[in-house]
Amino acid sequence: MSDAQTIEQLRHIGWRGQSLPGEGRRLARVVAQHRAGYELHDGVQTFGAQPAGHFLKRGLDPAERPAVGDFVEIEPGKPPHITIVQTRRTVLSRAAAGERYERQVIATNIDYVLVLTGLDGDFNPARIERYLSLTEGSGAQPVIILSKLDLNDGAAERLEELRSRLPNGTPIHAINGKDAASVATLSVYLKLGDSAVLVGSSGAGKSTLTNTLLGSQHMATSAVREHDSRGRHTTTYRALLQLPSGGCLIDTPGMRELKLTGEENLDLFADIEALAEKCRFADCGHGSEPGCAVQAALDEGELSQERWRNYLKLRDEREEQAAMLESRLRRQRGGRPATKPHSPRGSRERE
Ligand SMILES: Nc1nc2c(ncn2[C@@H]2O[C@H](COP(=O)(O)OP(=O)(O)OP(=O)(O)O)[C@@H](O)[C@H]2O)c(=O)[nH]1
Ligand SMILES: [Mg+2]
Ligand SMILES: [Zn+2]
Repeated sequence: MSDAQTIEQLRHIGWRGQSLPGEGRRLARVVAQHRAGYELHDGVQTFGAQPAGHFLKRGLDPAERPAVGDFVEIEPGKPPHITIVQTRRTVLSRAAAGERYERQVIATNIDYVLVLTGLDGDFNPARIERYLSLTEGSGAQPVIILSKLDLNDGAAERLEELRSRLPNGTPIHAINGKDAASVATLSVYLKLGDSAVLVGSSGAGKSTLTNTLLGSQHMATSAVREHDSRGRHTTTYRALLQLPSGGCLIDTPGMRELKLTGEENLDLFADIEALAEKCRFADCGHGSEPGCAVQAALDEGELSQERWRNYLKLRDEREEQAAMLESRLRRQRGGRPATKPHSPRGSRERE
């Protein structure tokens, strides 16, 4: 097969590169990761592969191992081996729960992060802000999708609440994930060559939406609990699928915890940070200090208590994670100080 044909095939699995790897090596995309190995797709077919030994070395940052969405170079064999992970265009990750700092890759080489929330009991603007903050560090664009439009009479108010709370220009779509006509509005994010990852709580309807976009019941789904709309963690592994529209979609398991990695900017709250700069005292604690611009905005209802509290929570978490990340990087450098000190925006001092 000619290089041009191979490149054309790889386009169908979302590859954007120009030159193929050298003789004897092939390119493919990681579409799933199982305990027994990886599932890859080369634009034509799927096949299994194992990671080369260097990916299994102790002490290797787990974020450097092949992950779903990666384009990898493989050497032939039975089974074939993944030898190289190509430079990632974008990476969506979260920090692992627990004391040790560790980044977990959710998906790579994605153009859009589709943040799915049910308009039922799942609806939670603070959680959406958390997803948006995580997405900021990924390089991909966030798209908010509200599912179960058909089940909710109060959809218009919830949509309005979100629109007024999130930055202007954040795309928000309300859909019925079971209805092909309703989800057609999402096709702009799923054109040939585009890749998107679906994230959201268990039961939000990620697999239901995936199936509707696919036009077949490929992913298993199950009903949510009646009293609190919570799902049953039906999807257990991430899966990248090619859609008839030409795009690639990664369905993921509902995540219980979404810790920030410390690399976020919290641009989402830039207006609050600008407000805090206007306080009379540079070290204002935004409590009962005179001339506090934040308290004034809260009193006047320009800033909601809930959004302010969520900002403080995410800001503190980001600072804590950034400190953990910094000390881990310092250890990796063998105790030498950072060449470029990390200066989170939220803790910046006034000149
Ligand atoms: N009426 C209606 N039901 C929906 C919609 N989207 C999802 N559901 C239902 O919600 C339940 C949960 O959907 P799933 O697609 O399994 O949810 P999930 O996000 O994949 O959940 P996990 O795999 O556990 O993370 C199923 O019973 C779906 O039929 C929707 O837009 N409208
Ligand atoms: Mg699912
Ligand atoms: Zn203040």
